[in-house]
Amino acid sequence: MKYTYLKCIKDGIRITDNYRAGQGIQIMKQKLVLKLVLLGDPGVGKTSLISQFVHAKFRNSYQLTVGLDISSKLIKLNDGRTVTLSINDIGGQARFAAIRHMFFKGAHLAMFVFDVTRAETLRNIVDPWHKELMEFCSQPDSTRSAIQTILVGNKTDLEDYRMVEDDEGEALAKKIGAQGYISASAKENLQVDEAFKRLAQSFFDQVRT
Ligand SMILES: Nc1nc2c(ncn2[C@@H]2O[C@H](COP(=O)(O)OP(=O)(O)O)[C@@H](O)[C@H]2O)c(=O)[nH]1
Ligand SMILES: [Mg+2]
Repeated sequence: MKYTYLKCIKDGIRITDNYRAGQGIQIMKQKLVLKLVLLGDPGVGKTSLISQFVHAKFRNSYQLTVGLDISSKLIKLNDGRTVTLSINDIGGQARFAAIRHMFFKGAHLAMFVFDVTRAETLRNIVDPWHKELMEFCSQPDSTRSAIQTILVGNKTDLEDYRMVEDDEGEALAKKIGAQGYISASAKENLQVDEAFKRLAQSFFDQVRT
């Protein structure tokens, strides 16, 4: 039987076929699980993006995310490969270092989310959100400095209130070394699947090189 092993190396993660058992983490090809974390200010739509992607549902009323909420979804990538995303949503408790540590630990993928109708939520991507992730990744026990990231500008359905244009999102994505920028609407289900899939795909593009 053919296995794929995830081998953590000091500054990244490599996938190699037919690795001898015992080296790295053994994962059967069809059961590869990638941990994804969503980061961004309260109210930007992190929980809504997850809800739309995982359950095809949207709620207009605001539900405060308490603690850590984990959902998972099996997705199929363009090359036919399937991968399970373990999607981690953190609530207002992000300010507690112990919770943040648990949240970031072992993450392969991060989605930075801001609200295109509130420019300050874009500025906060750099500091605190990106800064905190980088600080965590530079810790000795992390092995995840090669975490793949994507930037998402949410609420594009609110056209009349839009404060952030796509070129600003793209510029910020470059600045923080993200794989790309996607503007989306969790409410109208625009570009939501694309955002999650592109991020998952970027993990494989990275490990292949
Ligand atoms: N118009 C619009 N509202 C949205 C969208 N996504 C989320 N919201 C609303 O924004 C509020 C905050 O969303 P939520 O997902 O709880 O944000 P979180 O705090 O980042 O998890 C809720 O009232 C949602 O209904 C969107 O794409 N368009
Ligand atoms: Mg939430």
